[in-house]
Amino acid sequence: MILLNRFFDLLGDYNMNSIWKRFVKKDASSNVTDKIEQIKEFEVPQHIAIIMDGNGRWAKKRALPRVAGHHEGMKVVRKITRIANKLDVKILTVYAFSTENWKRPKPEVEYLMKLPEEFLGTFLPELIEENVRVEMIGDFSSIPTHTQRAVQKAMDDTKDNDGLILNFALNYGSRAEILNAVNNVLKDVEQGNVKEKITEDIFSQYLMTRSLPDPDLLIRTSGEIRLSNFMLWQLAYTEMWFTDVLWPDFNETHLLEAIEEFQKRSRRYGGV
Ligand code: V0D
Repeated sequence: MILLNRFFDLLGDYNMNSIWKRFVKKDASSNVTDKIEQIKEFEVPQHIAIIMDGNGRWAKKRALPRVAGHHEGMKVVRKITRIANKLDVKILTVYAFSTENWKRPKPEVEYLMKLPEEFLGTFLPELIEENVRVEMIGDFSSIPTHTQRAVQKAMDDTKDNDGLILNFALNYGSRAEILNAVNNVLKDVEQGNVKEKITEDIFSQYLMTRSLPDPDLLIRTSGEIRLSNFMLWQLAYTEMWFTDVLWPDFNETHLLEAIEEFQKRSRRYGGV
């Protein structure tokens, strides 16, 4: 009798853990939670950089104005930040606006320049709550003052946070960044502040990414397979993952897929 009870106990456990999971569809969020735990057993990229492409195309497919795609893309930034934080990623760099993007129609540029305010108006309290530090790379001085104010406030309000760094590349271009670094090196040499030969480590300190480690993983959405003047120096050894998924359709599962692929690749830095 005791043996029979034990048998049914075990059957009960089996029911709970296995049969339930196999025949009753688990909700998507618990699958994601399982996957996060699975991924955290291996090396998680410290620094992930993302070129968030395909917002315009996403809108066009739906006969919506391009700005609707940008707005949807903004919400995805929040979603991906949240999961990157859960994964213990240290830095998430997102390419929000390139120096080339000024060539777009004026109303679109004006709309884009309002997105930081809207994003932070909605999400800054959450970012603070989650210990996220907001940072920015790019030419800060030539974006509209209302945009500057919003971004500056976010950086100030989160400066003491020591969790995930959410680093916005805004009005950023890599060649300009490198040239600016070269000119500052020249200035420091002329003024006698630098006397030694310039090494990679010294030069890195002149880039906008300064103290940040180089990205371990670059993601570009929307099927384009190029760097488009993004972090050319910093991406020298970075693993790259390209997907046809448009940025507004990018979700947790895609990020986890990219990280799994990263974990599969052997990273040999050109060695044996
Ligand atoms: C449009 C997809 C968040 C890419 C994402 C000014 C293009 C949505 C920000 C943002 C943009 C920037 C700084 C900050 C807080 C939020 C953002 C721009 C575009 C260009 F401190 N999304 N986002 N900025 N898009």
